[in-house]
Amino acid sequence: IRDGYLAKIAHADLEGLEQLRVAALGKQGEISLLLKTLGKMTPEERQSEGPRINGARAAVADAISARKEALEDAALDAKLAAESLDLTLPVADNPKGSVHPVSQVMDELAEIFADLGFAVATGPEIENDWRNFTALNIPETHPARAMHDTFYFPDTDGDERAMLLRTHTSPVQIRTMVEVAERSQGKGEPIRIIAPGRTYRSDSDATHTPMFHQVEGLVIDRDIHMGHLKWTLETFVRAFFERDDITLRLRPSFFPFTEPSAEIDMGFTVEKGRRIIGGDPYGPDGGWMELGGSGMVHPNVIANCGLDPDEWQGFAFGCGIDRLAMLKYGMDDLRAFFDGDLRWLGHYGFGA
Ligand code: FA5
Repeated sequence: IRDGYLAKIAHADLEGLEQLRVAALGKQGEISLLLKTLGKMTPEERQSEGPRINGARAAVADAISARKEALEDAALDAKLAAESLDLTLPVADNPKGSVHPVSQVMDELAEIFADLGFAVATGPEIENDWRNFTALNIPETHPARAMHDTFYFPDTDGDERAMLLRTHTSPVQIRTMVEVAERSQGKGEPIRIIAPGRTYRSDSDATHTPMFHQVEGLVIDRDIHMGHLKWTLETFVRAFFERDDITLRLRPSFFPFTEPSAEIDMGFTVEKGRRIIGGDPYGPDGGWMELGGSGMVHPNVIANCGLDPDEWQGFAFGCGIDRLAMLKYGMDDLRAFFDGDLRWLGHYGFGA
């Protein structure tokens, strides 16, 4: 019996193996039934037959599991062979897009400021005069308007200055505060936003382009002061340029929508012929580079948005993003940012 099963097992497939197992070792299997006869035998018979029958049972069971394992291994090998990749095939040339340095910087900005509790706010690039100028305490006759080299749109009624391309991201301050004033029915609530985006001025040279990017920051709360502004910007530039030795300087300035106002400068040093943000700006190779404008939000602006300036105050800042990208990635001509030349992008590691 044993040899008969062993011969069949050696050639069985997985299904055949199961049938053989039932036939030999199942409840009514041939060997199982033989085992049951042991009980009825005389002690002498049992002594001689017991080991033989048990030996046959063990041999058949072992043979079945060995064969089963071999069949399963073979099936896996066949499957692996069928699914294998031919690594010697030539790779298809599949050019991928990449993130533009300015977009990359905007993402980094959002991430760094998110850690400081700032949300991202947005506004349209086509604005009205009220949000871009008037609500920001720049009335019709204000000389600051002339400094902005504004692109205007006429409307169909012949109004030559009906709409404009926003000259800075500051109108997003207005949008945000008006929204808060409306939502809270004039009561107000704390605000912490940044607003990165495109801005436009009729202006072009190596450091100015007609379209450029700014990031606006706005914090409105009770008891906010210039110290918060300086700490926030210092924490930002240190995270952005990944250096702890960056010094900021606030230089008195004027913006109609902030009082007091300050220009923010970053300390730089010259390393290997290049200006690097960080180090000692007072040293022999040191100096200051402009980051942007800032100040305490003018009470008129807070009131223009429908909030009470006696209860709410805060700071705002506006920085050029393109210049941040130039400094971080060592690029020297702002205009090349917007030529869409893939070779130029590739040179700085942003290519396909
Ligand atoms: C403003 O636009 C103010 N709205 C900034 C501000 C916001 C002040 C909030 C106070 C409170 P300014 O015109 O200086 O300020 O521009 C800010 C920055 O934008 C500049 O420092 C510069 O980095 C960048 N910038 C301005 N014009 C151009 C341009 N044509 N091309 C590239 N970057 C520019």
